[in-house]
Formats: sequence, C-alpha cells, structure tokens
Amino acid sequence: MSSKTIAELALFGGAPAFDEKLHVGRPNVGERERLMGRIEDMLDRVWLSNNGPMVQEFERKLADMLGVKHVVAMCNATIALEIVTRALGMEGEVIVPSFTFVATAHSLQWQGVTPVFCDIDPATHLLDPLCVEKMITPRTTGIIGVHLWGRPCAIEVLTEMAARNNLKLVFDAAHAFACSHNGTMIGSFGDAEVFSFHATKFFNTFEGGAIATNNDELASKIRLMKNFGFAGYDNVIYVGTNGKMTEVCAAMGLTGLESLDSFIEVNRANYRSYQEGLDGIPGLKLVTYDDSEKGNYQYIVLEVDEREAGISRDLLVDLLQAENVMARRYFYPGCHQMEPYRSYFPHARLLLPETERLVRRVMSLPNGTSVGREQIDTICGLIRFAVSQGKEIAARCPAENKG
Ligand code: T4K
Repeated sequence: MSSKTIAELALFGGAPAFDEKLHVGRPNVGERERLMGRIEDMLDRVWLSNNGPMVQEFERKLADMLGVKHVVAMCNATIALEIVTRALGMEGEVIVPSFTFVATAHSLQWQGVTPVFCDIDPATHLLDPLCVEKMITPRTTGIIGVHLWGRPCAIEVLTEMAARNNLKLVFDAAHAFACSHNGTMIGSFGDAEVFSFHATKFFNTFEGGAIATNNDELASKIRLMKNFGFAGYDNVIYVGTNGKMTEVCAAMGLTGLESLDSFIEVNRANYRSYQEGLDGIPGLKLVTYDDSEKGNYQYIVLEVDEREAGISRDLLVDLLQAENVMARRYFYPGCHQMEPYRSYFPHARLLLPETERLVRRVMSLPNGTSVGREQIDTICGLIRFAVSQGKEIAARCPAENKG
C-alpha cells in the first residue's frame, strides 16, 4: 500500500515515489563480457555488416529455436514488414488492426498499399476474424494479423480465410518472440512472421528484427530485397532496399539469446507480482497469458474501466508518471486516428467501435530486469490508493488532467 496521502502525491507537488524514472521498455542486456568479447572478435575480423558470420550464426540459432526453415535477420521490423509484404506481392488493400503500433500500418502506406483498419475482439485485443471477413473487397490482397502483447491471433481461422479468398497472410509478431501457439513456436505461421528486436523489446539487438518463413522461394526473394536486389557482384535482379542487420546487432542478439530464459523468468515473476498487487482493485483488468503456452510475459497491460474504478485511465497515467512510473498508453489513439490515416479515412472509427473503446482504457506498466518485487509493490500500492481516492484526486486536478 502507498503510505502517501493525497496531498503527498507527486501530482500535487509531493516527492515522487521513485528517484529515477521506471520505463516501459527498458532494455534487457545480457552478459556484458560475452558481448564485449564478440565485439572484439568482430573488430579483429574487420567484418562489420553484409551477412557477416555473427548474423549467419544468429539466423541459424533463431531458426533452430523457432523450428522454422528460414530466418532472415533484418535492421528492424518495420523494414522487414515492408520487404515481406512487397515480396509477397501485397498491393491494393491489406487488412490490418488499427489497435497496433503505427509501424504495422506505415509499412504498407509507405509502399502505396492501403491499410484497411479492422476491429478487434475486446476479449483478446486481437483482430476479430468476423470483422476481417467483412472488410475483404476485390482490391484486398492480404491480411496482416498482429500477435499483440505476444498473444497469438486467431491463426487457424485467418489461415483458412486467407486461403479461401486467395489472400496472403503475414503476422506481425513484433511482440511474440519466444511465444508459442498450440505448442508450435510463433514463426511458422502464415506466409511469414516478422519479429522486432528493438531496444524496447524484452529481447533486443539494439535495433533489429527478423522474418521467419517456411517458404524457400519467399526467403530467397527477401534475402535479395534486403540487399538492394544483388544476386552476386554487379548483378541486380530486383528492386531492393537496405534491410541488413549489422554484426554488432547480431553480437547483441547472440549474447541476449544466452540470457533469454532468465529474461523471461524475470518478466514472468514480475507479472505474477503485478497480478497479486492489483488483485481485487475495482475497475482494473490485467491482460492474462495462457500458462500452457510459451510466453515472454513482456507486456503488463491494464484495462481501466473509469466508471468502476472511479478514476480515468489518463489521470491514472498522469499520476503514475508524476511518481516517475512512466506508464504508457500503448496503443492510443489507434492508427486510424493518426496521420495520414485520420485524414484519408475520417469515418474509420465508425467501423472500429471496440478499438475506439479500448484505446481509452489501456495502459502499460514497466517490466523487465530493471524492475523487481519491491518497485512493483510500490507501483501497485500507488494504483490501489489512486483508485480508492479517485474522486478526490480528480476533484483536485485541473480539467486537462482529468482524462
Ligand atoms: N509492430 C509492432 C506491433 C510493434 O510494436 C513495433 C514496434 C513494430 C511493429 C516495429 O518494430 P521496429 O521497427 O521498431 O523494430 C517503441 C519502439 O520504438 C517500437 O519498437 C515498439 N514497437 C513500440 C511498442 O515502442 P516508442 O515511440 O513508444 O518508444 P520510446 O522511445 O518512447 O521508448 C519507450 C520507452 O523505453 C521509453 O519510455 C524509454 C525506454 N527506453 C527506450 C530506448 C530506445 C530505454 O529505456 N532505453 C532505450 O534505449 O516506440
């Protein structure tokens, strides 16, 4: 429990509960000596990029771990999405959720492909297949499902729907590294799956990502496209871009893989601490994970029902941020409310009632190796206090803080 009174809350000028900011997405770093050793080797070899030995080793290790034929390491997941959708010939319209990080939509728009925003199932936060079916038009060429928070989409239904309508199917698995679905690791589903290894992901390569696929032809095409279309010295056979992962990023990845289990264990233990600490607080719902599957437990996502909790999500976020708990409103306000989509599709929200509702309720809390039981107890104590005193806190706030 927080030992603060209302007047002592940092929102009202009191000292923050934490001296330093606790971030959502604080990077996990593996064994420094192992990393430095790899960097020394890299410098000795003087091979820094362009399919170097550590990138190749990283790709092999990922393919083994995921049980997939091909893994192509990339500079980041956004470029990976652009390359894979182009390699698959997605054009015209592609159906995507609006409730995702904006990169999912931008990767299409950047190439002149129209992202068609589809609503989600409020119980899972994932694409609602019934809505997807309704959004298919003669211009639709594909679907990008997002395994948000590491929880797999309705993979079987979407796979069947894509096949029946002759559509390509890609999964944005940016959140779902090291997660499984019915015992199979994420990486083998759809035509391809795309991972992000950005610094803020529980497993990172500074910046980075990967495309996983069982399709040989697609894998070769992706390899060409991420290297300007070069099929050997002086021979360009496709329009390509630069999507390569560097050696130093692969060094970070290889080092991180050695600590992967411990990163997940810390996330899982922290998740349990949040579960206990938030138990029974009215109006709050913590996103759950299926313990019978492999999961990375990275995202601590809360839904705040303002009427029941007596405090709005926005006020709760402001209150926590003042205490140096840098809670985030992922993924507010939804891609359809960001430019250029808001101007292109001003009425999109009419087709996205569940997304519209959810973006006003969700918030993410810090997880990873930089937080532990003690901090989480304090965070949960602050939240419990804020909910118990919601009305008084709101009454003291200037209008813009009330949410
Ligand atoms: N698809 C989905 C579903 C995604 O979530 C993402 C990325 C992508 C595709 C595209 O993947 P990449 O192309 O990035 O590989 C962050 C990340 O930049 C982004 O990768 C991630 N999703 C998204 C969920 O979060 P921001 O703009 O919210 O990041 P930022 O700078 O506010 O950082 C988040 C927090 O992490 C901050 O509070 C500070 C802390 N932080 C950040 C960095 C970079 C650190 O403590 N250290 C650091 O080095 O987007």
